Amino acid sequence: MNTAAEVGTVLLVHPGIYNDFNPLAFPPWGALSVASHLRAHDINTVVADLNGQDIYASMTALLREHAPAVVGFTCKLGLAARRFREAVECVRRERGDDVRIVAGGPLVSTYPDPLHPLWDSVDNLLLGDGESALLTLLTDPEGANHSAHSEVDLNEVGWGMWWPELGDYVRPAEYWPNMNARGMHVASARGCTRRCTFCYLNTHVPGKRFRYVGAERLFDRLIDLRETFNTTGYYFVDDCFIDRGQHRLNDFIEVNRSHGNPFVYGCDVQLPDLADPATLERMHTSGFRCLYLGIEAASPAVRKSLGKGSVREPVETLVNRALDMGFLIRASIGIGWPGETLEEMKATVDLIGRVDRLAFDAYKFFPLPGTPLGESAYWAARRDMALTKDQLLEDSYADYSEFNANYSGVPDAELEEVWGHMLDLEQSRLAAYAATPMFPPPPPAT
Ligand code: B12
Ligand code: SF4
Repeated sequence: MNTAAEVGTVLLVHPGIYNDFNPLAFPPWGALSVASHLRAHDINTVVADLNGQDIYASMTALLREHAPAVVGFTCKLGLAARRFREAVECVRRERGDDVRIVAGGPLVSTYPDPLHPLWDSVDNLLLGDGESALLTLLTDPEGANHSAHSEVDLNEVGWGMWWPELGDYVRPAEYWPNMNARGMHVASARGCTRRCTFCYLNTHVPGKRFRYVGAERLFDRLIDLRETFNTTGYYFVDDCFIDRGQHRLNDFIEVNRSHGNPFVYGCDVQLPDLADPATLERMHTSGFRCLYLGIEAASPAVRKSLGKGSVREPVETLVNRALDMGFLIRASIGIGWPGETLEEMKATVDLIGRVDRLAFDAYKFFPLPGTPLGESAYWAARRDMALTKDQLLEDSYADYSEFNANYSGVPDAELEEVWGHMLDLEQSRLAAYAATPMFPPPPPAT
């Protein structure tokens, strides 16, 4: 086994998803979590978030300042993948083969073939959770190159409070419509109790369902954040906050109640989570104010093909009821699903029209490799083609917003017309969302 001293300094880098926009909205929780685990094992680990920064200049400065023996990257789709490649090239130009490059994050699980050009010059690819995988790789000289998906107890992993830049991600109350609290985005769970057919979780943590920080521990961490940064609002970036059995939600509500419900929250929800008004009532009492809702399509048949689960009441009834109860809702809605008809696309636009208080993010279906829907709609056939290195890279630089091919069977011109309506609605609804009055008043300062 290598000792911590033999491992040397590890630099974990989030290359970032934007070149020049919104750099401090989301802390790089993945890199922070992996770094906390390494630091707990006495490995000197530094974290850098390059979101919005010039990759080459920032990487060069980091390499000179920290002289790392290992550089690990959080890899994601789209522009993030391009930025990652730029960073790898910078490391090799500056340090040659003198440094070990490790890649982790969802992009690795999406493109797991070590021979893919995305991974040129990368020494190790690690799938899934990075904490114990990276520790094993670094401390065990025989460590597997392509580890099986590893898992870690989230209650045992640190929180990133040691990271000097964490406070930079705190946003003032005006930033959080309907929450009216100084706050930040927080990650506290991995995986999901569902398995939608288009979702990245089919490859990122296959077989590993929902895992989360226990309610008491999570609440203690939120209090730590409040004591350090004076925050009382937390928007969870967890893909799933409410497990199907609502065990986690119930525990969290109870812990909040026993502490006098001092915080306000936002979290992800699915349509079935809106079915029970009593649950929503309890969430509201606990401080939940903002919900990010996975609607995806109006048609029950399309939603069924996506594995979204079924609901008995009409979607607008569920959404309007939650809005009336004081929640602010922002939804994710797509078109161009494989097999979707023009009528089904129009039904989605009609639904949005009927719920005029609904804010949403619009997107066209993107066939993510390794997902059931992505494979059947695109990748199974694409893999049989002899593609050049550049074509392979172009594929992997695509993401939900830019990769705009049409997989639905509806003629392009007709799809584009519906898409145009959706984009117009999206813009006006997001503007209204951002202008939501600061309601209710902030929780009392402590
Ligand atoms: C918050 C978030 C955002 C925020 C920004 C976050 C940021 N600063 O990057 C916003 C909303 C802006 C956003 C935008 C987009 N996002 Co986003 N986002 C997330 C979200 C919900 C949370 C990220 C997070 O903090 N996770 C929690 C941490 C703990 O997990 P993690 O980072 O994955 O880290 C773990 C492992 O991956 C691994 N790991 C991570 N880094 C490393 C490094 C090493 C060396 C190792 C070994 C391991 C390792 O270990 C960590 C701990 O175990 C994730 C989904 C999710 N829940 O993860 C999607 C997700 C990352 N986003 C995704 C996508 C596609 C996008 C967009 C491209 C979508 C779009 N509209 O086009 C855009 C990017 C735009 C662009 N220009 O590129 C995908 C990526 C899919 C993929 N296969 O790469 C995800 C997985 C969700 C999805 N829908 O599929 N996103
Ligand atoms: S509910 Fe969301 S996170 Fe869960 S499987 Fe479906 S798309 Fe993925």
